[in-house]
Amino acid sequence: MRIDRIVLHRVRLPLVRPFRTSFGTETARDLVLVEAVGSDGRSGWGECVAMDWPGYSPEYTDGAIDVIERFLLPRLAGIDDATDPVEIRDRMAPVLGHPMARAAVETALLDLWLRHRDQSLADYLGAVADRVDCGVSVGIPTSESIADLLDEVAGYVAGGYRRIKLKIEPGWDLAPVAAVRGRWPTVPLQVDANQAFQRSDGPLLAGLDDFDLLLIEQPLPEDDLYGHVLLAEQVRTPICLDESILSVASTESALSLGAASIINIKPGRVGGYLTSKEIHDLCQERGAPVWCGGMLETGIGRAANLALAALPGFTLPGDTSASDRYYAQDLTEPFVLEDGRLPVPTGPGIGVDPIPEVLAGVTTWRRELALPR
Ligand code: NPG
Repeated sequence: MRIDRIVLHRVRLPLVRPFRTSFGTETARDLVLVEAVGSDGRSGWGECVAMDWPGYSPEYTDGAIDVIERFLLPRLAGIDDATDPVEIRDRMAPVLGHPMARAAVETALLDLWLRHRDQSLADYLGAVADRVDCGVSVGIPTSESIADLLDEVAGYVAGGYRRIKLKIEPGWDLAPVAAVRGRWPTVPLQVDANQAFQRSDGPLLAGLDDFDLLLIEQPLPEDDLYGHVLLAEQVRTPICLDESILSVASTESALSLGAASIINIKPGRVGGYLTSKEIHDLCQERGAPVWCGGMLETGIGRAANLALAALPGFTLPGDTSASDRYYAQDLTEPFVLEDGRLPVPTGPGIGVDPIPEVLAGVTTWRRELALPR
């Protein structure tokens, strides 16, 4: 069977509430979906998690579209539905950087390949669970009011989330954490700084040790592994890395140097689910817990993340929240929290499809591309 065409769908979905982090405020998700259409008319889907501006990482949606069209698809000449996903990854590997663009193309083709084999992504990756524990990431309130933060967290705790993650930045650090810990003395709690602190902030961040946190995520800039080593010597709370983790090699460096003891795996950031599994396997060998990060995915990306999060090394709840935490209307059938967990899709491939009318309603741009023969 041939791969008939690749369709890029750019969509814009309003968020149910603004999401403020140390690098900016998102009010809507503007992203590109990759659809791989087989000659039998079936489709595989991949969500490109790049944001519309380079605030979290250097990638952004327009850039991802450009690199997919001009550099990634031309490398896939002659592939068909029998081409192993590992070969697809390896063919795109000479294009440096742009892991989110590569991951989206790889996932669409992997999804189609699995659908033709009637195998779920969870099964292919080696999942051992049929549901996964879910956490939720709580932004900095745009009001900067601790009362508003407590209200938002109260809703999530009542909804059953199994872990709360608070976004922090200089000036929004110990006080909000103290307030949440004071009100919920036993809820599993962690913080995420998205690179906002400096090496000299060790004593300040050591103040977080009083709040029994699971981890401090990415306190320092992504290229400062040594800074994280120094920080890990000053704080008792485990350091977890997100933005610094781009590959198996950077994971091994971080663990071996002592820059981190816990790893956030985001498939987009590392170039796809195959590499995510390899990072998971390395962390398991090293005894380092991992959890699945989130990029405000629609149901398409969420479905695939749930398959990954069902692997045995994912021992901490991830940022795999229910659809209604993000969107009034998700692109797929909504993911609904049940007792703080989401079910791992069991259908072939990622196990979900966009709802055609919903997709049509949020599509702002669409382009059909042929794969070179
Ligand atoms: O639940 O998907 C989610 C959001 C989790 O906090 C979250 N994501 O830094 O990890 C992050 C942050 C993020 C979101 C980063 C969107 C970039 C874009």
